[in-house]
Amino acid sequence: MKTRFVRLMAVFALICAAAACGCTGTTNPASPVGEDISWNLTISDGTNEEVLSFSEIKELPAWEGYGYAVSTVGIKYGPYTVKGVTLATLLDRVGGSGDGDQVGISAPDGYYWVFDDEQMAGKGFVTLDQNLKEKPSPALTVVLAYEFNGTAIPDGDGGPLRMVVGTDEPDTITEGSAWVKWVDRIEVKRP
Ligand SMILES: Nc1nc2c(c(=O)[nH]1)N[C@H]1C(S)=C(S)[C@@H](COP(=O)(O)O)O[C@H]1N2
Ligand SMILES: [Mo]
Repeated sequence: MKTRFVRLMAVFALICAAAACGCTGTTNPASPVGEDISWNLTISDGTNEEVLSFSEIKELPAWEGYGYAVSTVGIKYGPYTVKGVTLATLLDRVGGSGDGDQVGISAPDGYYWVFDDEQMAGKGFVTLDQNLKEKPSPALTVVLAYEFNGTAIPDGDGGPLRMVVGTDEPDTITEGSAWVKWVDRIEVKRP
């Protein structure tokens, strides 16, 4: 009876160890975050187009900071630590953006959002404090994010690629409407 109990405990300990190292899961913890995600992003200036895969996007110079948003119904999400590529870096691939340009962001569900030239420079956004009271804006960065809190962004949260209006400090909330989920196309429109 006693040996049986010891054996049971040993099996239990093994299962716990396997679960802790991720051996029972379907994901491989040794592979970098979101390495095998298949998703393409098209960047266009109306004439030239470039298609980047998820892994090509991750090879571009990364931006790291914070994102904290509120939906129109007042639900806050974040603050997240955010990793991604700035919209400016992505647009450099089709000649950049400048005065008077507008940048349209699209997703497969038909959602479409436009950033103007002021917002591309990190200004002209509504910013709120924790109590959702409007406060002066710190410098903001428009980022195409691929990680929230060090993990690939789940589909339900708008991954694998989601727009973020990001900050260098975690205490500023921005409006969720600009946080386009499932981004698959970025197009600069020059005047
Ligand atoms: N692709 C896509 N992105 C989107 C939306 C959408 O309908 N489609 N809604 C936007 C709005 S208005 C808000 S408030 C937030 C809501 O984010 P949530 O769905 O994670 O709560 O996503 C934004 N991004
Ligand atoms: Mo919204």
